[in-house]
Amino acid sequence: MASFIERMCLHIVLVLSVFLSITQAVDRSNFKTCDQSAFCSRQRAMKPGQSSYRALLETLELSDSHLTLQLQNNNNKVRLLLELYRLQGNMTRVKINELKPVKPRYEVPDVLITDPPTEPMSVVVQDEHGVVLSLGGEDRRLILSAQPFRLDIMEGPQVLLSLNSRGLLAFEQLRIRKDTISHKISSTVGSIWDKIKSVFSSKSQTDTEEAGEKEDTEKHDEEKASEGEEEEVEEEVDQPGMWEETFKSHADTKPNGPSSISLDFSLPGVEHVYGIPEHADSLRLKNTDGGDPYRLYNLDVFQYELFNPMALYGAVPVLLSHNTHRTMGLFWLNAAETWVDISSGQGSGEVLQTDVRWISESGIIDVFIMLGPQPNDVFTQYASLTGTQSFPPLSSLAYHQCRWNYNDQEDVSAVDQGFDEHDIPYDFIWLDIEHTDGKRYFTWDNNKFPQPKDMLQGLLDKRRKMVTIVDPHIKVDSSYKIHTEIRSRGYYIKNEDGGDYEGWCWPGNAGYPDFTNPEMRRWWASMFAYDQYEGSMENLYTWNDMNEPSVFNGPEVTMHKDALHGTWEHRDVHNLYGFYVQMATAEGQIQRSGGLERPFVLTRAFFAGSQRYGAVWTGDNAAEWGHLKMSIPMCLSLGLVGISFCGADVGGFFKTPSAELLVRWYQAGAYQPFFRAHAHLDTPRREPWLFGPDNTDLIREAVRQRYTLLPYWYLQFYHAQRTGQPVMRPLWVEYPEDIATFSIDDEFLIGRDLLVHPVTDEGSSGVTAYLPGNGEVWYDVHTFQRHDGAQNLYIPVTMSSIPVFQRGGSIICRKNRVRRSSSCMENDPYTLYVALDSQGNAEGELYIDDGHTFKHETDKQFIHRHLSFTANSLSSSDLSPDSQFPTASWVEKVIILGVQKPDAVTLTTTDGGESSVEFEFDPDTAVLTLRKPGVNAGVNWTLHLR
Ligand code: NBV
Repeated sequence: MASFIERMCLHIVLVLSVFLSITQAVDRSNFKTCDQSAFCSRQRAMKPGQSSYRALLETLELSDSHLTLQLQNNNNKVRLLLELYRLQGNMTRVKINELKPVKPRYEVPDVLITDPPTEPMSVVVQDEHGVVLSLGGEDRRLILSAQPFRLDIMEGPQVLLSLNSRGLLAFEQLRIRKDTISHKISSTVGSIWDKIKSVFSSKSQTDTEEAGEKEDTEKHDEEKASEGEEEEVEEEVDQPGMWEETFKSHADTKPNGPSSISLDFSLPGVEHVYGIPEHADSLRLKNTDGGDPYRLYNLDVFQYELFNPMALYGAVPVLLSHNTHRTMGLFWLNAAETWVDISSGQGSGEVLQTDVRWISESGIIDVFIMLGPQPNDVFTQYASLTGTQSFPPLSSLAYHQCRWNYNDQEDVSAVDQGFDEHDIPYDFIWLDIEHTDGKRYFTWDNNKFPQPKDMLQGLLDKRRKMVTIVDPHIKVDSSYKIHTEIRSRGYYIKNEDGGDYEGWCWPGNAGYPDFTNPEMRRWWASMFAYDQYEGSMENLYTWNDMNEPSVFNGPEVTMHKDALHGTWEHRDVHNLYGFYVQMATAEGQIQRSGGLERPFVLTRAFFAGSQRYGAVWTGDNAAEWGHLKMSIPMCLSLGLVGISFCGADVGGFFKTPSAELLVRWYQAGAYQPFFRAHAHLDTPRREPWLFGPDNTDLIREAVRQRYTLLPYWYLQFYHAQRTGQPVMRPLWVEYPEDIATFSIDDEFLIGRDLLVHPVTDEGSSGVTAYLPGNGEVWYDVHTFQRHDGAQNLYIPVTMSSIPVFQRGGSIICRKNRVRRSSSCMENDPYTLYVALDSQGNAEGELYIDDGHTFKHETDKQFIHRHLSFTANSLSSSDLSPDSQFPTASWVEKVIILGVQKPDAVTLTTTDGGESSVEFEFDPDTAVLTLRKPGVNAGVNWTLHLR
């Protein structure tokens, strides 16, 4: 045990090194490579073909819902229990656990939204080599081979995916440290296991009961299976790092010893795989042969590097495979440190194949195989497991102004006024850690923010909002209520010795609430009540930072793995911590409004399922062109795994952007889901008007474009919440057969209908955008010029250019009267942009509700309309006749692209009214503008072009 003074010195050195390295790139030595991680290197040392598991077919049991079967390790005879489920919606779930672990292994709770419904499987053939099971529909089968153990999922004659085909299944069984056994057990050897079991079983009553029941059957099965066999058991040899591991000065005591797991999957015919965020890397995942695997371990990486498989702040263990025929997904439900190896190359019979291997430090194998076949099917399948993106308040889709820090109330009001003076809209202003009383979250610095309610009221009067930061490290200070309550209630994460775990973070010495504890989360949520969080009001929302968790003096700047969350080690739950922090915070916001208002919470750390609780951002990027470019694949990857509400700090967090970079970043950010400018404390101020009038104009224009498109963004989020489809999408999601779209990193779609190719190069005079789809037409949204797909189109650019195209065949609704905040535009009229396809048709939707409550859900208070242009008529019809919402908004203009000039235009409404509508036609661009149809946005109407 290091002395207190030694520990303090270490703290100081670490904190200083955080500050001093501000001008340098990431210090890689702070973070482990696979070689430096004992379990990763142990597992990776195992080469294909060495897995020694066989399936004991005599133990196979098939019930209505699933199949169970034991696997046996040929070397040490340890048995695993395999559970196989055919899930509704074309998915298969494979769970593998130890048959008889000496104590329970962690199974991730709270991420799945339900116990996934199953479908029956039936045995087609069974012999001593294996079993063939029918998975229903389209001749889908599962072949289970016994020796060596392997699963193949087939459709007709085609193998879609194989599990353990490279024989990399490995399962380090929990064991009792040898010296512990010899100390503790003095009586007969026969009683060792009973004793061990009773020691561990007292930890989990439920587990014990279930295990007890299982045990009898298992014992019986085991006896049956081993009858007549001469078992030769290989002595397990301890390897370095199994019982203790040191990284830099940090020792990880491992009272439970080695517990890692690994499994491989082969995807024949697949060359392109995506997902497993968060990494600062290309959208398409790279081969990891010869390098480090992609790492999933939520970490506060100071000044992260681009094109790197290193772990970052969040982790979603979901990988998508895609080829021209099929998209599939693998969801590895494990919250421990995880590494993913990817190897694409020649498979058997010269077929290209991608092999994926997952390695996790603890827990069980619990993997969901989502069989697609279309990209949209995989999104639906994954959404059925972990839920969809929460439907955000409309205003949170508008522009956010942040910096570390807005210094005081006067500063806030000057910035707020600056936006008005420069006629730039904004909805949220953000306060970083300096607004608090000494980094005590839920408090205000009395000198700088003496009247928070006055400040919030001032913003509310302008229909604007604020976000304050609430981090999960809690200052250890006996005069700080939040700390004393957490401590007295026993809600802090504990050390191995049972004391409260303490680490160093912004407030100095800090405790970390155990957010895995539902009681703790309830208490935390209650702290957002207006009478608890003093100075808060209904227009105050929350930002959860540092929730990896970040611990300045911890190993890899995070928590010691042997810290305890109840009976579980931090090792088991690490990647879930941030997920729970955001969950509890969002719950707090809902509760404070009596369940009425939708929350808005931004988080830095996340896991599978985090989409249910709010937005994420890509952390501490830098004011560099490379970081601007990287914001695209990073957010696209997140969208593919359910997290649509993603953005990057506009302008770059570290360093100072040139005016050109800042403008280009605003232009790109205006077309990404979460649109927030942010900057480091040490950077010069960069409010949009500080770069000369020309740049102010350019930034204003980019932000205004965002505001005009808010109805479209809102509709996309409405869909994302209902279906799980990503809002910001790679082109291949909509053009799955077009190989040219498979590796695009500099262009994306918003929904189906807007294609964006931001300018991300310094001094650019043009970009080449790929317009996909044979037979598709694309219209430049600024010039209305029409282009055919599929082609690479060179677009000359100036500083005011933001290359954006609307798909022919779509109708997009905008609000063109931009005001100082989105709420001020609530009742404004719509302009409809009708972009005709090559057949002269177009379709779109309009969604309207109050923009902030749950009444669209609870009281069906919304409008959802179908807009359709066909046979020279444009009509609006109700997509949800049983819902209702009164809107004052009306249709002020319709712009039809790619149409012929009509002689007359008339409007008919359902009350039988008919009137003629004024129009203008531009023959050069074939654009028809209909002025003031003047019809309410919520009713049925038709416009006839005659
Ligand atoms: O709270 C200060 C910053 C915050 O501005 C940033 O956005 C976070 O990602 N925070 C990290 C902590 C310090 C970063 C050096």
